[in-house]
Amino acid sequence: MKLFLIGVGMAVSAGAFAQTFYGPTPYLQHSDSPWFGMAGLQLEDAEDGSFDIVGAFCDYAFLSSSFVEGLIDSVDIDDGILNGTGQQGPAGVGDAFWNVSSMSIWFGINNVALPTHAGFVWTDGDNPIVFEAFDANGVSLGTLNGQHADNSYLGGTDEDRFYGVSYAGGISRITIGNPNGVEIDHIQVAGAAVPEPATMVGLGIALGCLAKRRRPARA
Ligand SMILES: [Ca+2]
Ligand SMILES: [Ca+2]
Ligand SMILES: [Ca+2]
Ligand SMILES: [Ca+2]
Repeated sequence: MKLFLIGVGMAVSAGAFAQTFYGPTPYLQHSDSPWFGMAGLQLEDAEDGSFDIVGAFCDYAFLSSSFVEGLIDSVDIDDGILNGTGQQGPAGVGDAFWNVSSMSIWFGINNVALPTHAGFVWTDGDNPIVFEAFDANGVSLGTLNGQHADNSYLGGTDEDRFYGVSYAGGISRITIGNPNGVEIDHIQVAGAAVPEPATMVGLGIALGCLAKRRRPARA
């Protein structure tokens, strides 16, 4: 009986929210983000040399500044000027995050609420490119596919693209992959997910008859 009720809760959860994917869209500066100006938005541009989104973990292997200058692929504006590169401007040389083949960002670290909006900018790698997002239960919300790499690792920004997802039920992970190295920048996170109906129904079961009272209202 208990298993049956939990199953009902998950079915409600699956139909309760709708995910929206964003991208891949050209991105040279923060105002190119679909969420630019959103209240409470956190932006990590890697320029301070650490990943500081609250409640999140990024499995990058190196900062791009670990490489020789010509191989850094920051978002264009981070060197202080829109000029087709993130490496040569009045603010100096930009920075980004790098790993082999794929990179993920996990949310909900230290019990921080899962975000409802999460995305970043792919800045370098090879085709084909795949972005994927996951809900609070680790179930895939879907994928985006890209073919915009410029076949150069020398910091060009015309190829850079934003990938993101919004989902009111909460996003537990976003990931991007492509052959060889992959580089991302301008990670953006906003919103705090409400508890999923599946969790609320499960809580009702634990407390006794509460779930029975809620089910007709949710049907
Ligand atoms: Ca940067
Ligand atoms: Ca620039
Ligand atoms: Ca690039
Ligand atoms: Ca490139």
